[in-house]
Amino acid sequence: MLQINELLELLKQAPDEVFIQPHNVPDPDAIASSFGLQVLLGELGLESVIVYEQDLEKANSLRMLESFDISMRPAGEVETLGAEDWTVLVDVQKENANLTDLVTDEVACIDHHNDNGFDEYRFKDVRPEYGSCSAIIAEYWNEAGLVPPTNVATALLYGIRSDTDGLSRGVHLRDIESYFQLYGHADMSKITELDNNSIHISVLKNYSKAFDTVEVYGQTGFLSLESNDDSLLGSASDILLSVENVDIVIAYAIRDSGLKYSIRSIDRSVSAADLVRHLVKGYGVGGGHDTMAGGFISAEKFPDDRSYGTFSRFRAIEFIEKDITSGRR
Ligand SMILES: [Mn+2]
Repeated sequence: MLQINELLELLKQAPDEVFIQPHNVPDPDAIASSFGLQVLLGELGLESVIVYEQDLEKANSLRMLESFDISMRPAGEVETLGAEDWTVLVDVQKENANLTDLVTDEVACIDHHNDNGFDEYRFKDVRPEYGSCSAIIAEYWNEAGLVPPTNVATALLYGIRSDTDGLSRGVHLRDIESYFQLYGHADMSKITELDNNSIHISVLKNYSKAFDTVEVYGQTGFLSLESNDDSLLGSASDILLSVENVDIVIAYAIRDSGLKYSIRSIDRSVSAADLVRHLVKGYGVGGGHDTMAGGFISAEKFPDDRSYGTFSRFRAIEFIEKDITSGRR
């Protein structure tokens, strides 16, 4: 059976409401894929509500909601959320660090991150080779034989573009095929508008301080950011990665709660996900893709004999050097 039909048949059996939940602090791909799925299920006669945890931080994420008329509700404000409700996880998997486990039953999962091994769903569609979750949802529209309305097509296209950094990072042919198809139905003026409103002025000041902390050793760049904004940390690491000769980035933010990592690698012999797992090993959690990954060590678990900066540099260089000497390249 086609994936979309299988999912639809399953969700029709829900004892109560159906929710769609993306990862915490949803980014454009998470928002677009949740929205694209919600509208598709609606066209097929099934109502659902998108719920999320923690704030939308980036200006372009917030603007997406306005621009495409997307309704997403903070989980804490949904009074009807209960154990009888079913949830479809989108752009995330159960037991991941960036997902708050709500009271609902997570019966389905659609994601493009590496499979974390959790298998207790009734429907699972995890495609780690894809650069975006939006491309998977675009294929569901095709499977259903439906053309997404302009706002959905535009949002999905924006999601693909955003997660693949303009069809360059971790991109799969299927992302490009979906992008090409969606392009015919999308409103590109909205994309331009989002591009031109992607950051708040306060962010620029934070960037400025963060770039003052940059240190580069060989092909590896380090950066420290003073902000609680996860997406800002990711964007700052993207910018550092764009620096000439920098192929690996370890960006970290020091917070009261602990140490947050954003990792980038365009060196094929150094997986960002493996690197972050090495950084947090024994103390915290981390994971992601070969090209981009994230991690966290809580303040209580952090070994207090070293500063965050020294700890991060030591562990990162240890991993990258070992990789060289083990003959992986
Ligand atoms: Mn994604």
